[in-house]
Amino acid sequence: MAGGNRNPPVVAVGTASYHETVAAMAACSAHRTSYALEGRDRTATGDSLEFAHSVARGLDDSPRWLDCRYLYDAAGSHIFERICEQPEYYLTRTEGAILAAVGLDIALRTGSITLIELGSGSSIKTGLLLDAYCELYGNACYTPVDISSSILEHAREELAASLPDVQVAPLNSTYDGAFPIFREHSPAMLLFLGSTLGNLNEAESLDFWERVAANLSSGDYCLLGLDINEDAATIDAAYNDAAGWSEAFTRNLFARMNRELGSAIATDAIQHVAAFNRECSRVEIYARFQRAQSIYIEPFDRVFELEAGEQILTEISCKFRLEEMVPYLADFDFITEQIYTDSDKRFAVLLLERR
Ligand code: AVI
Repeated sequence: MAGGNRNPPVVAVGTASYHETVAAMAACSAHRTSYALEGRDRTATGDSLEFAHSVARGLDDSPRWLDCRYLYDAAGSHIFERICEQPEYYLTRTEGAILAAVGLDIALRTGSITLIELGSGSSIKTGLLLDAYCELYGNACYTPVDISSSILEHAREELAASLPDVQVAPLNSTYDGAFPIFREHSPAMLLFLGSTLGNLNEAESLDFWERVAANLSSGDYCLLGLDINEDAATIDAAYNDAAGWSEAFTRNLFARMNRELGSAIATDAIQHVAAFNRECSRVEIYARFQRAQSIYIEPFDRVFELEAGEQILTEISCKFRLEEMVPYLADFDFITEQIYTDSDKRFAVLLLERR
């Protein structure tokens, strides 16, 4: 154990700013039509063979699984944006409210630095933070990293219009391609928001933090957004929204297999099954096949036979305990300097300093 600050100060954000931020974010989303229509392709490898290999590996396994990275083709990314807007999906708006309320405090603590954001997407929430840096220092440097060039361009245009003092240097890349630039941009703060960490399994998380720690310089910062909700009812609701976007998200993965791998799956027979597993502190999302189904993988001319009622794991979404995360991050030489939460303790934003 590397030690570190085991009892960092926790700041709970009041609810007044929360409502203001919800309104501000709703106003922002009204300008997103072109991006939403175009959609976002986070994987965008254009490499169906890589997809086919991954699918075959998961379907060969027992129990069967699919890599959640492939949920985000253009259609899936559009659906995910809709999930974020649903009243049940508390993550996006709660994190936005926290950032709006504590942006200035964060900017004061870090000083004037470059912000690098992994999986930046529309950069809407980050705008709240960049605004604080501009207010304090007159300008800000921002490198959004995303696999989709179109979404980066759109975010750059939006920021140029709303925050002209932000110098935006986008990087069209996977996370892997971004690690080498951390050092060039030091002093920097890495943003990893939205509780995206929760979609990584234990081994992936370990690998991620080893790389982040190896590439950030001493004195650099990381701003980490984590879902810390413990209430099973609100968690279950967030992943089973009444409007049906969560189900559409799961089904789209199989529609993508039909489009790219010629899989011939009857997607209307797929039931979206998502429930909080308290013991593992994670939501597990499955596609349940209500009828027997043959899944064809055209590039390999292979067929997988599924029985009626069989389930495939499509995603996990871990929920975090701060008392476990602080020492976990200390093992990678990150000191938790400050923790910001909402008053309902559903979401936390951690300001970490690389030792
Ligand atoms: C991107 N990620 C943090 C989302 C989550 O909450 O785990 C993905 C998601 N899957 C279904 N709904 C949302």
